[in-house]
Amino acid sequence: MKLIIAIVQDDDASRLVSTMTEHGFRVTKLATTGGFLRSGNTTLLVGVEDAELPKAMNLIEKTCKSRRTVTTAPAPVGGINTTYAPYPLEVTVGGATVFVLTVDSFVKL
Ligand code: 2BA
Repeated sequence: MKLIIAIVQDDDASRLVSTMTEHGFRVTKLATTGGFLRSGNTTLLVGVEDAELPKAMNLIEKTCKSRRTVTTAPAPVGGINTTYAPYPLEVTVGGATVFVLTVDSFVKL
């Protein structure tokens, strides 16, 4: 068995949960925050049998889109008395960041 940890954008999360459950996968949805942008994203936990892993990965890939977003990053300005001022930085986020872990044991008590 595998545990998929998929970090996706909030805009894709609801559709992905619906699609995964319609295809028989069990999903846990967590509200999370990206360390770089400091903005909300969604992390899904999906336990799957090994044979179902390609199907689950395919659904994630088809549902999650990459998007460009602008954030601000501090940049040094000035000479001797250097200070830091925010400047716009464009980054591409997603489609999905996916970790696949092998599950040692799966028990429902
Ligand atoms: P964030 O950390 O908020 O990162 C959002 C996007 O900002 C990233 O998109 C990437 O394009 C950019 N970015 C992140 N760190 C950067 C840096 N040091 N310099 C320049 N640009 C940077 P994604 O790579 O698609 O990541 C989306 C979200 O997935 C991340 O949100 C984070 O929550 C998670 N993530 C990505 N890689 C991870 C990893 N190795 N471990 C844990 N979480 C990860």
